[in-house]
Amino acid sequence: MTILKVLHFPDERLRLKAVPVTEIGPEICVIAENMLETMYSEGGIGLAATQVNIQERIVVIDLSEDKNEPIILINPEILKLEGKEVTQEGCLSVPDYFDVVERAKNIEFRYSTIKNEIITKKVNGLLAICIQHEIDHLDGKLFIDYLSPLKRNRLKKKIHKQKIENNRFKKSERLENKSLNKIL
Ligand code: GNR
Ligand code: NI
Repeated sequence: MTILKVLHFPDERLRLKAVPVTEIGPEICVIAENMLETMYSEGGIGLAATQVNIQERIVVIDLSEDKNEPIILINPEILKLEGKEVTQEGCLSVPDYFDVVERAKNIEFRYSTIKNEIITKKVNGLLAICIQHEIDHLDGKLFIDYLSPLKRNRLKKKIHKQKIENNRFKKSERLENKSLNKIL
């Protein structure tokens, strides 16, 4: 199994639209297993293939406390949205940022299992929120797209500042290594 690299905003590849899986075979199983391992290692409750640079409609979720109830959704589709709920969300592709998002409270959705069965379910609560968040990823959408322009700008500035800070650090590290090389 392999831990995959999770793309971070503002990576443009997070904006790509994933295509439906046409054949559920061993390759898809391997992708789903690697996605689960990646999600567990990053401490997330869900992960969409788009986040690991795979443009296919695959989602993994595990809401259990002991992280032993993996759910694999192939080609998940929302059939019905009902009610509204505002909850705090986070995203592995937008590290260290959390904010409230309004979504449907109850959803009806359909997906294929890894065994190629088509299942239709009605769910609510965190699972409903998570499924909406993950299907958004498959369509190139992020939860921060729902923020007010003011909040989005603040977030963009924060990320820009962080990037500059990181580069400065990397540069000073390089310089340190250089002078160490001279001494040794
Ligand atoms: O780990 C995650 N937590 C979370 C919390 C509230 C609403 C959605 C999520 S999904 C997120 C993992 C992730 O980025 N999935 O795409
Ligand atoms: Ni996410």
